[in-house]
Amino acid sequence: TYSLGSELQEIMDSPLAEKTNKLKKQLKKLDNVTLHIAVTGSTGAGKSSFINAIRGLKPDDVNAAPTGVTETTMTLTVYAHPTMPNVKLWDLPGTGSPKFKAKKYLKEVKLDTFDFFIIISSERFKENDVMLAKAIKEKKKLFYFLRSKIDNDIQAESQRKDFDEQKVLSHIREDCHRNLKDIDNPKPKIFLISSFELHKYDFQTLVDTLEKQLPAHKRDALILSLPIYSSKILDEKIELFMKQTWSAAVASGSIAVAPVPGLSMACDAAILLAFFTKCYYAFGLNDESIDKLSVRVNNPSLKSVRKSPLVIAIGQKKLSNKELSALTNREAAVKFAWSMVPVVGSKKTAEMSYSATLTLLRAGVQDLADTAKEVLKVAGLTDVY
Ligand SMILES: Nc1nc2c(ncn2[C@@H]2O[C@H](COP(=O)(O)OP(=O)(O)OP(=O)(O)O)[C@@H](O)[C@H]2O)c(=O)[nH]1
Ligand SMILES: [Mg+2]
Repeated sequence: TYSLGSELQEIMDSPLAEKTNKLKKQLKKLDNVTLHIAVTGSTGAGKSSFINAIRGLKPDDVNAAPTGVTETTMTLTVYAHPTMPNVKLWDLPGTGSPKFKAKKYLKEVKLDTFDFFIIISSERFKENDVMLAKAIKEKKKLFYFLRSKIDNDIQAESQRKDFDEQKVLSHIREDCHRNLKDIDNPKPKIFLISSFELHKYDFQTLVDTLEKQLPAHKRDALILSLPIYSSKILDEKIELFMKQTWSAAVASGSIAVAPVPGLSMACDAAILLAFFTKCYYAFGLNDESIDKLSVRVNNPSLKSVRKSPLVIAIGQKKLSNKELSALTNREAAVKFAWSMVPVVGSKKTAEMSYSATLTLLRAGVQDLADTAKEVLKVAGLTDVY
């Protein structure tokens, strides 16, 4: 079972006339909201690499941010997410120069545009990082410190006889806190990250923290945009889509005059397809995502894991009532909801078909989720967190 979240619960408790409109707005909101993430820090800290990692890209992918051992990012560049164009990642110019002026810098990059700042360092945090954080804090914006390239530290330390990964990590953490002691109240949050291995170290904690601190719709946009690096993130996406089925059911089910041919219920197939397609991309079931994952885990057979007729139909952008009807066979509960759908046009239709559509949408999300889980399992990524 999935909880609704306070925002949705409030809508569900409102009168039917209002509910429909509010839910439609809710569904649109996620498409309309834009999340702006600023990534900053000194030259070579790993800013561009981090941006690529959270866009699910490798350094040599087309559209990846250029990275390298020499100074590569001199100007402010914005990168859209490959499947969530409303999530923008800003690769800010480095802050390395000794003449760095935090306030001037923030004015130049237009501080107000951003939802939060990520300040990256691959070594000790420096004076410039502290100045920047203080200036951001003064403007009441969120910022997080990322200590990058942790895989390097672990690799180097692992040569030692008494190597203990947890000890190395807490040592780095303490060191970072020491260098940032001028920023207190609250104590700055520091996350240890490897852009090459997002599933390790503090990346999930960073995501969890952002989830708590961002407004609901921005948080949802963030979650949907993250690459699937572990079963935890997949579970979060599943939950998010399950919550959204409420809004999608209303948006599609309330069009009681345009039933899908052959189905004795009113629902707009275009809205269903759009909803499932969004889900398909977010769960990483599209060819491009699967190909990338295949390369990463060195397993060319991941594509063949996608056997579900629904998944195949979405890939071919041809969702018909055949696949939709098949969904209704998934479980008895769905069949039950189906049988309750009254004749189109009766007074109760909108509300009744709403519940049937909801059940249908949930069965669809579950079908996509099962396929995505199977892909993760075959890729050997199920117990990495
Ligand atoms: N091992 C390891 N290397 C990393 C990581 N992140 C970045 N690097 C390497 O560090 C170097 C610099 O990375 P970039 O992402 O280009 O750094 P940047 O902050 O964008 O640099 P500028 O644009 O020049 O300011 C590259 O050679 C990356 O491959 C990481 O998490 N682990
Ligand atoms: Mg760069």
